[in-house]
Amino acid sequence: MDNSTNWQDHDSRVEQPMSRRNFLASAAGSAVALTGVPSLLTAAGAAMDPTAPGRPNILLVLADDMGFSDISSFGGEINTPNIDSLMHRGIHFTQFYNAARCCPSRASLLTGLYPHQVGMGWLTNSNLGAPGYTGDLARNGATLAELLGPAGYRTYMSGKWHLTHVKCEGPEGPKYNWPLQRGFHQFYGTLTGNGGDYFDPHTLTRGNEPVKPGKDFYYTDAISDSMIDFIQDHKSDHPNRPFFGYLSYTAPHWPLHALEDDIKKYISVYEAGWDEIRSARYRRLQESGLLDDRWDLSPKDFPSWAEVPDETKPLLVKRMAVYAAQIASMDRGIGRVVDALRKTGQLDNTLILFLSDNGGASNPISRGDKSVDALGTAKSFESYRREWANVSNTPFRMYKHFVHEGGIATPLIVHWPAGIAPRKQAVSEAGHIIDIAATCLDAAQIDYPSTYDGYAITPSEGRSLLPAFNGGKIGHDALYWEHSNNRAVRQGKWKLVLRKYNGKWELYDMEADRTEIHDLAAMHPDRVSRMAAMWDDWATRSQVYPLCNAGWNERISMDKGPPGLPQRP
Ligand SMILES: [Ca+2]
Repeated sequence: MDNSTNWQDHDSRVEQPMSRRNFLASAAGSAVALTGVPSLLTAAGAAMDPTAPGRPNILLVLADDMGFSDISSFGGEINTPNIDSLMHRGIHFTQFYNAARCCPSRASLLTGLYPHQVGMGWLTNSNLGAPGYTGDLARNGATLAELLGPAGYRTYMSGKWHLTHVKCEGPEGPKYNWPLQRGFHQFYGTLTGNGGDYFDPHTLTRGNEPVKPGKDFYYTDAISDSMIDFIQDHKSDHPNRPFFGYLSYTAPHWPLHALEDDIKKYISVYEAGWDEIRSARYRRLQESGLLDDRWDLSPKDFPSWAEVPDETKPLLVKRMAVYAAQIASMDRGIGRVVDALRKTGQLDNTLILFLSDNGGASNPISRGDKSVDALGTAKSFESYRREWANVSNTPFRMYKHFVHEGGIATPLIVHWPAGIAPRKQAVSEAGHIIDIAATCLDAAQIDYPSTYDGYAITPSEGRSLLPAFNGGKIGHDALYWEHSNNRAVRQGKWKLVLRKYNGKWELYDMEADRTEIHDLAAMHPDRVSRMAAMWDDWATRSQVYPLCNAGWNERISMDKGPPGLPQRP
């Protein structure tokens, strides 16, 4: 629960995804698309056969609160060889976006809709009494598990759910929006997004039942172990079926909890301080071609490292060391999961997608033992705060929950040996987390339905990324955001963005200035009006209105409780 600070005070076409047949037509001429996935050709338009060979397994890997430049292949100094290896043997996107916060991004990821369209405009902590803000995943969006399961896929989830109202998280539920009730055959993980303790996570659940952590428990490892078990059992129990795995880590979301051996490796790294680390990331991003040379490093809004009193530095250094250790541990887990796929002969035809649900989080969280020694252990409950979050989000401005690039930009790495030829050149067209579900359904040869389980389903907002996997276009007309009154629309090279309820629109040319430094709103008033009207049209049709000008505590006090399972028409 992001509840320890009041964020408001912090300044502290709907268009159906491209069909399989159209994708193949658009990919004609691409040897990889035609030779790499021959079964897709024969299956195009055919009746669904759950055991049809060649339909890929799908593994969605989600990091939590990880910034744009944390992993080493995106400029970071954090050792992430396993994620990097997926990138080097696959493809990567440099202008991919999430929905700025945990549960909104997860709602979009699983349904292919904008968060408000399925009740997740804000958080699961409160039902604000409007359809876009119930805090409980609505039934007019079907989850990937609900769609892939009936089509023959086995569906497994390990990790953080965060899609049911907080008052449904207890052992007695109501469970209508728990993973097994939203299409997953097996689930191990936590229901809450409530700042999960890594040594004794709240709401730890297997299937529909609460479970206790075992000896020497560390949640990131447990999430990885559980997915490895699912993959191994799948190979022996369902050898002729594909699977969908949702590997949803809580790392590196606060609290700062990590294993001592991992933390130790990073102390000396971060003694360099945040200015030097950020500059080094910016330099590596430019050298690797992930950033355009025209994009300046955004100015920071806090003191330089040299101004930090020496006696405070060990605590600040260790905060970032624990954060890095959390990512290193996740990377090691991803490596073990990939190894399980390889050893069971399933790696080549598994479509793996890796991304983060939002940018680095600036919230100051502090509970428990505040000593340097306790930091990283179960005695302490801390966050890494704005300065290091700014480093995580290098070279961008702002943080988790905002919709400037620092809040919403994520690496997207895609690995699928049977379907994608490795490519060093990044995909730099803008894509959005609404596209992931469309992509998975396209790869699995499933159309997004108009009804599911008796409920009418809102048409998908996402577009399949499959054409882009092999050099084609994603082709969005425009992309939209709203979270806690922060608003944005991106159309081609232009981005219109504002902060806060009474904020003022800023306009950026993202080709020349992706770091959002040079506001061009005053120079292009007509474009500002036009794009603001586009945003308003989207907000009107997507349950974004009414906007709520209330801080955290007031929003919690507004809670109308879980909306319950709606009646079928
Ligand atoms: Ca998150």
